Amino acid sequence: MLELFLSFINKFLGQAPLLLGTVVFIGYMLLGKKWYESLAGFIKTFVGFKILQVGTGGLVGTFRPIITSLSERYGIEAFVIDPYFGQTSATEFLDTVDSLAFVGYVMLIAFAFNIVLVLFRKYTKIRTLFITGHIMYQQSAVLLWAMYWVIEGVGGKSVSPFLIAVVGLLMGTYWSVMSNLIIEATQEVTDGAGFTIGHQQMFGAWVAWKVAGKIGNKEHDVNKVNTPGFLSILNDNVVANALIMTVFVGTIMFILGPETFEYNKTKYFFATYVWETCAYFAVYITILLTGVRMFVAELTASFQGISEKLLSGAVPAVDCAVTFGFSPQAPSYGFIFGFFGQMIAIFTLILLESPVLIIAGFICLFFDNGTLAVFANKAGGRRAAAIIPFVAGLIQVFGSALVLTALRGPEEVIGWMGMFDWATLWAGTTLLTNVAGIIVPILLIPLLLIIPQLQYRRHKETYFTTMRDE
Ligand code: ASC
Repeated sequence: MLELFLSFINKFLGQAPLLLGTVVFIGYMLLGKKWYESLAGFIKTFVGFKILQVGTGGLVGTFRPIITSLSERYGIEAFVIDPYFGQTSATEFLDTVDSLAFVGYVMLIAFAFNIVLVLFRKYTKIRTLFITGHIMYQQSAVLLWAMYWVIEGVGGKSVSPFLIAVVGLLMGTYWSVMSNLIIEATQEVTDGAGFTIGHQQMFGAWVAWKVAGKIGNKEHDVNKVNTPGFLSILNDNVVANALIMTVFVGTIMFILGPETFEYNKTKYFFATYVWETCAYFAVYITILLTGVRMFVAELTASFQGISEKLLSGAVPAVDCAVTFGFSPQAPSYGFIFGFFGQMIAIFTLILLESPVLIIAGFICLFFDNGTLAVFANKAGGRRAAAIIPFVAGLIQVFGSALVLTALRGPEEVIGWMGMFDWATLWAGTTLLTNVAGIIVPILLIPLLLIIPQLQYRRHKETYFTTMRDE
């Protein structure tokens, strides 16, 4: 009996796509959908997840030989700061210790905790529900990997239930507290659109918002500046990913030289081989995104349906890109200045002969610094929208390089998230946990929960009127 139960846990609940598919199925049934609609939800979740794994496997497979050669030749290890490289490192690594499915548990615990905090909002002062599904999955994966690696480490055992619970609760606390922190600023940026940010730089956007007013003038809006037309090609993910990876990884491949790579010389010049290899990053990211969108659409529908039944009027925390429509020029501005910041930081790492080299990634450059620029511009105009992303670029590189010194080792590790909160809050948490152990993430939960209390004290009268039902 026990054996049957254990193998059910292992072979069913322990398999991420089956687990998530089942969650969707149950969610749909609870929402009163027909059995065949629920079944379709299960299938799309399962298949979407499998597509995602084709993408992550492809990214590691393409990138690994290049960085292995780089480290063999120069003793440097290179990592990409892009959320999908962070996510890939997390899931591919957790899979090697039979713990991939636990990412699903972390995500469920975190979401449930977020719901509980909103249900008791009278006491917790949390008004927001985090519903950006792909980010929820990504962050759960990366945080679980980082905490596992620095706490339970190299033994090869799977993640312990206690750690899963701690990471889940901490994740849920972060989603609740930070999306709640940024409500007022988001309302300003969007002229009261009724949502908040649920992404990777909620703390960063709040800092940008607070600092911007001191370094610029909000009357000098970036949306009144003419930006060069070629920047519009960055709006296309495929183009941008292929270009950026060609610039960075292509350069590394040329430095390593044609003799390093095994390729069919009758079919390729070295240059066309380099281009094709780099373009493959765009191929795999597209595959990965197709899979993510597929399973996240189902998960979100099921999660949202359930939460709407449980909670009315919570403010939804959504993708940062939603703010871009309210400040169309700011993202390119953030991209350019963030790019300068990251370049300076990367050259500094090279000059200092750092053993960890950082490779810039498109998503971090565009969406992270783009969002910071949107918030900075609203409070401090174009000067703030230039200076803040520039400084953020430095922080993204240095913070990620630091945390990667603790996380590197396993060959599945090809990157880190890089986004502002991950280069600051989470890099710091990971490094501290590496020194002091699991007490750090445990203590962080009550500490973070103080933030909404302080926020509430500052404007008690209007605090809950941002809730949509009041
Ligand atoms: C991320 C991530 C994405 C993008 C997207 C921006 O961090 O994983 O796919 O940013 O959410 O709109």
